[in-house]
Amino acid sequence: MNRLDVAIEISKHVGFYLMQFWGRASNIEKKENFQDLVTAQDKNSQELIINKIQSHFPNDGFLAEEDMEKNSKNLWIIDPIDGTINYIHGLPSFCISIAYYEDKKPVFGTVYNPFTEELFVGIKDEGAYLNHSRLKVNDINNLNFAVGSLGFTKNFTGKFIEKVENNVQRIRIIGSAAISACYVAANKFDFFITTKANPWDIAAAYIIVTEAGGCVRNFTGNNPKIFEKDSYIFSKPSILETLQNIISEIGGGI
Ligand code: 2AM
Ligand code: CA
Ligand code: CA
Ligand code: CA
Repeated sequence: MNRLDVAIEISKHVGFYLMQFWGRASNIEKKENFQDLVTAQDKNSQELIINKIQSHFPNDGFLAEEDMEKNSKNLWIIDPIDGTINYIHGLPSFCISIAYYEDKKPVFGTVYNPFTEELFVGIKDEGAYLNHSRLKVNDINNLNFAVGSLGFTKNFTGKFIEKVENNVQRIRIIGSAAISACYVAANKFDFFITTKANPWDIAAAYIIVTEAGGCVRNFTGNNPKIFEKDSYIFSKPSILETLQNIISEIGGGI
């Protein structure tokens, strides 16, 4: 099995496991604060993924949300559940995000939502797919037609919504950064903006969106630093500049 096949197989296996506990997660614990939670299912999901990868590729390294870091030029970046709060509450937007990078350069990313059975795959220079259908971002040329989404954007969400609510069709917040970004690749959202994203939130979706022809920038207009915490604008090409201008007007932030 190649690495991509391993990622897809383990995502579906872990997805089946996660659905058994959806809306009734166990051992819910606080991490940094009461809004930052981890469950037994986050930890078990991560362990299942890493064990499976190690059984095929014992020398590969990992960067995973629930305390796992092992450096290697062959690096897997894993979020075992993106959207833990949704998962705990039995809401449908959560996913398993797995990315594979070599020498810090993207190779492929997979994002799997076990509730909707949507599997997003992006392969460097080979395109992006949703359940085998090729994804291609179709542009819109006016923010008025846009449905956009926001992620973890404390102190920014209110200001941004106030600024754009009369200029966009709708803003939707769905609680999973990886799914929100993939929805830009799939033309469900026209943009997705988040601050303070970690590598595991975004590493897979980054490949999926760029391979679908979407734009990805940080708030300073540069390519985001995937291996650090950074701000992200995922967007259709023609509305990117307008979004960047709005963000600078309200003061940005990372
Ligand atoms: P998680 O579910 O893996 O924790 C929810 O708004 C989105 O933001 C999810 O993708 C969630 O990932 C992420 N998130 C949660 N807490 C965060 C934090 N402290 N910093 C950045 N992203 C966070
Ligand atoms: Ca978390
Ligand atoms: Ca996450
Ligand atoms: Ca997580």
